[in-house]
Amino acid sequence: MQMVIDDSRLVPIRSKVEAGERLSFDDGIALYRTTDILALGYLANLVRERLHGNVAFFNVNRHINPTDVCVASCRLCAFGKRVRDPKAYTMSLEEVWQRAGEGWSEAVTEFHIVGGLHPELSLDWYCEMLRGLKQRFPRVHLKALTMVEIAYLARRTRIPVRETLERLRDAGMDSLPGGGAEIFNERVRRIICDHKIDGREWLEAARAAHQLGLRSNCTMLYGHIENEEDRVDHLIRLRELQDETHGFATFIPLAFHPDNTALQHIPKTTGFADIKNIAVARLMLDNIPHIKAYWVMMTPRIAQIALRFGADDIDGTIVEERIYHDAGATTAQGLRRAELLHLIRKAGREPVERDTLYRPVERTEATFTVLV
Ligand code: V47
Repeated sequence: MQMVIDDSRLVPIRSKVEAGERLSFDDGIALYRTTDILALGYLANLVRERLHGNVAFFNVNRHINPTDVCVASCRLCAFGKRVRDPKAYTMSLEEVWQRAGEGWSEAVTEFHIVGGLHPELSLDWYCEMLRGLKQRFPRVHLKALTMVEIAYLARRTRIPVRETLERLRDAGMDSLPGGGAEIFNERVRRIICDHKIDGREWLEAARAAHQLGLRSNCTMLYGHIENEEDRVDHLIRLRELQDETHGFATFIPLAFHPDNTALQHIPKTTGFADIKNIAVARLMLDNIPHIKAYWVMMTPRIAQIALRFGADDIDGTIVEERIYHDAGATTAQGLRRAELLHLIRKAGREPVERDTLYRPVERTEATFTVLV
């Protein structure tokens, strides 16, 4: 039985999707403009099930944010603090290592490590942090530092981006998270994060990482001042780099959270927009294997629905989330493994615990209860 498509602009897109053809810029715009969310979901789900069948991935991870000191003061952000702000914090190396071991007794397979652009922490400090984590938790994957942090460290230390990445990799960095991409369009970027590297530099850092054999994720921040053209342009720029490097594992659309930011007059995104961004991403990013419905940002309820609208991953246990909670997120700071299993099963999907590189994790009694 064929899906009934109410929006006639989606009919030629259906033919392309069914034939496995690449969608164009104009197709992307049509997908963003439609309100026929069921047709959009049908098409995205077709691609999602072609790639992953009925499986939905999650992982057991822990977020660590070593510092919230940041020289950038992006309007979009509620997390970063000035160096002299009495509320700012920077962990000592010992604190980072100790924090990594705290939390639930479910053995984590990944530390997700990001922070602000600290004007004093050296490349050696970051290398020492990674080495110390590897020493203490040799089986845990270190997904550390965004392209923005890498580019900032490289500029400050006057070491080329490639060499900065090499040193961090040699100290234990296994891959990079996808943050900091925001929206590549320069006009928008100047308003929401004018002190950050530009889109071209973000993509160059990702290219350098991929060329060194490091995989990374990628993101897009939506729901602020960007328009549909900016979003489609962003997705296509990611798709073009992926054609070249094949280094992106996962794309994560990130809904702007306005509370406590300089853009707090902007209304929060709607469930409709959140679902739509998942579906459009699945359809446009034909060469990026995974689309993540980040439950902290979407809420577990919407993330669960997203598993039927193009997403195949809902992220992990996280334990202690800060960036979204500083910007008004009302979700939990972490979820238990059993809660993630429940969400996925109730969506009629088959949960698969993965490591960062999407290899299935086999759990034995011992790996449920110890951390290393
Ligand atoms: O880089 C900051 C964004 C990112 C706000 O790679 C905001 O697996 C919304 O990148 N409202 C951090 N977004 C989160 C991130 C991420 C999350 C989960 C998984 C992965 C992954 C990556 O959050 C930042 C920025 O783009 N951000 N402030 C805000 N007020």
